[in-house]
Amino acid sequence: MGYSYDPENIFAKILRGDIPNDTVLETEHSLAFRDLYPQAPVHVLVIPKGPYVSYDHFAQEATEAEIVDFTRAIGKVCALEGVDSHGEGCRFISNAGSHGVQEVPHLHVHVLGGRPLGRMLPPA
Ligand code: DGP
Repeated sequence: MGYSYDPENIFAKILRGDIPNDTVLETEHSLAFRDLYPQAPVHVLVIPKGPYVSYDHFAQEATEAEIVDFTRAIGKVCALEGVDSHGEGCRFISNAGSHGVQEVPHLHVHVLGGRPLGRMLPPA
């Protein structure tokens, strides 16, 4: 069974302009906006404009132009938000599927920074 994209997910509505967002960056194939429930001083979500459920879906099926644009958008967000790793750095998180506890089924990379973030995962 392949990937199935739900066009009624909240980020699809943001992309259609049906609900507002606090945009940090928009490019041809990507959009970056602030998380509604920030967990760090910098908490930006970077999403592709295309209908991809998760990072693995995107990595398997997106065009090279989309992949380059999305990757560069993440880099630009780090520079814009001052969280590049030549400074104090940040964390990139992309939850996928049920084990990954993904709440919104449209690929998003969380860019988190502006404070020490602790270890990657809590103890099991
Ligand atoms: P995840 O659990 O990785 O699927 O994260 C979903 C994130 O999306 C979560 O940090 C909260 C955020 N979020 C949910 N609804 C909205 C919304 O309507 N606007 C914005 N900006 N963020 C949202």
